[in-house]
Parts: sequence; C-alpha cells; structure tokens
Amino acid sequence: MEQRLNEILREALEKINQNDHTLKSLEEIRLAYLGKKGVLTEVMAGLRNLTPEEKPVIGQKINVIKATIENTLKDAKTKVEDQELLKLLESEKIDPTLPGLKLPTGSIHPLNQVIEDVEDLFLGLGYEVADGPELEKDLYNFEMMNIGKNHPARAMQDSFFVDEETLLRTHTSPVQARAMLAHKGKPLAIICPGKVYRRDNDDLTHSHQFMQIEGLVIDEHITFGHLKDTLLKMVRHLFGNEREIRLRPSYFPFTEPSVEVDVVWTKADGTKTYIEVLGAGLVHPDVLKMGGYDPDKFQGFAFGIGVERIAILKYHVEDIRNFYTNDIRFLKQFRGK
Ligand code: FA5
Repeated sequence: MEQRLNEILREALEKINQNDHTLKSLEEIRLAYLGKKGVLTEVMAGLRNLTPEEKPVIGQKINVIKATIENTLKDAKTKVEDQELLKLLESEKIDPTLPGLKLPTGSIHPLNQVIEDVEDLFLGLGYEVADGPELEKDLYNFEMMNIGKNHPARAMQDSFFVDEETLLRTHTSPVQARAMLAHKGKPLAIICPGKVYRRDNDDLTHSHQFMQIEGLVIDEHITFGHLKDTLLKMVRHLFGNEREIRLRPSYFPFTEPSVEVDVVWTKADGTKTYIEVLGAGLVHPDVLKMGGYDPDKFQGFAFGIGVERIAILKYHVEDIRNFYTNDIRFLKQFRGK
C-alpha cells in the first residue's frame, strides 16, 4: 500500500511539474488525484481493509500526500496565472510613439471675440462691465430713456412686447437707467454688452436679434471732445491706428447732441465708403434727472455699438445671418483670431 502511495505521489508531481500547463490542465490533474472519483479517494476507500495498526499510518501518509499535491498544484497555478498576465500585458503594450488622437476643440464665437476685445480696452480705461435683463420693463427701455408712451421714436425700434409693461429690450440703453439708479448720483463709467431684439426684417446687415455694447460715462465737466476721443480710441483699437471715423448729426431722444458714427473704409479702387457702426451723444439732461443726477453739475456721454457690424467689418463677413446659423465651417474660420 505504501509503495502504491509513493508511486501515486511521484506520478502526480511529475505531471504537475511538466511545462506548458494551463489553468484547465491543472484543474484536470486536481480532479484526477483529489476529486471525488480521483485516485486518492479510491485509495482511501481501501483503508477499511487494513489492520487497525496499519490504518492510522497509511491514513496519515495519505493526508501528507494530499497536502503535497495540493501545495504543488497551488504553486503551479500561480505560475500559470503570472505567465498569462504577462502575456496579456505584452499584448496590450502601449506604443508611446504613435500619434495621439486629436480631440476637436471649440473656439470663441466671433461676436464674443469682438465683445472681449472691446471689454479689454474699456476695462483698461477704468470702466466697469455692467449687466441688465433681456426681458426689460418699458420704464427702463423707453420711459427713462426719454421715450414716453406716445413718442414717435418707439416706431424706430419696433418691439416684441410680452405684456403692456414688459418687452424684449430693443437696445442696451436701459442699462444706462439701471446703472444711474445703482450709482445714486455718483460719477460712473460702464460698458454693457448684450443681446437686443427688434421686429426688423432680416437682410445682409439687419437681424431681428443682434448684440450691442452700451457705454456710459457720467462725471463733472464731460464734453463732446471726451466722447469723440473715446470713440476714436475704440475704433483704432479694433481696426488699427490709421482708421478714421465720421460723425454724422443724428437724433436719439436720450442724447443731445446725438451722432451716428461711421467707420471710413477705403475700397480696393481707392474710393471711400462709410459704414455705420454705432449711435452716440451727450446724455440728455432729462435722462440725467430721471437717473438721479443734477444736470447743472453732471454731464455724461453714451454710445451704443452694433457688435455684428463691427464683426462684419473686422472679419469681412458678407451676411449677418452667418453669425447665427451655427455652420461649423463658418465658425472654424475664427479659431485663434
Ligand atoms: C440705438 O440702439 C441706441 N440705443 C444707440 C445709442 C446709445 C445712441 C447711447 C446714443 C447713446 P441704433 O438703433 O442706431 O441706436 O442702433 C445702434 C447700432 O446697432 C447701429 O449703429 C447698428 O450698428 C446696430 N443695429 C441696429 N439695428 C440693427 C439690426 N437690425 N441688426 C444688426 N445691427 C443693428
């Protein structure tokens, strides 16, 4: 019996120690020796035929053999697992020299590029950036801008009313009224970029929704010279130091005197064209009064820039609608501008 057991152990270890095992082949060996129908189980069944003296000796021997086979199998299994892991790692090796995947990056919308550019200039000149709601009260959009209920100037800014007192703002000028009330009679210098809405028919240079940047400065001793200098600075900041502007007398109920400002453009054939980009003027005394400022002590200047018009000129865009149709081929052209 003992000899048979030594034989079983030798044979089992020999099989386990062969190379090229897989987890499956090791499991087969385990079942063949230690399983329910395995060789050792069979041998154990034969224990009952032994004498009472032999039984414990052989029983112990069987236990030692079982433990030896189990431990050797465990070591072999760990070896196979390590090798399989190594194989997997090798097959998944990363090649750091391969070119990486290019992730598509967005870019800043051209209208926002213009706004950021204008903000940069005015923040440097000590202005604050103010904000106001797009859904605005008639009071701020019209009345505090000196455009009473039956004022004909309302017709120039045909509007989207939500109810009798509320509308989508037709210009950024209501922010003037809000800023004046917030500054409570103290000097101020603000700009305010934002969306505005009018019932204009869309064409190459008009949109029913567009952007403006409002500017307002109130202080003592403000003159028209300050306004002109500021506008020239802004146009040259946007279009280069050689650019000229032309001021045309105009009318806004909230400024007096009022001007419309054109940028002078020299065409390829040398002829000049004038493109209107903004409205401006000295703040009307009634507007100052409604905002809580004494017009005998304070003066102010204000302007409202059409952002799309600036972008059209700066980037040579033919149709204002391109800014709003979100065509990726159009927008891609403004990367890194
Ligand atoms: C105004 O809106 C005044 N609030 C501007 C102002 C502010 C004057 C402060 C004085 C003091 P106007 O309606 O002209 O003015 O519009 C100003 C600019 O907005 C125009 O010069 C033009 O560049 C742009 N603009 C006007 N209507 C449209 C439109 N439908 N589509 C695109 N841009 C427009």
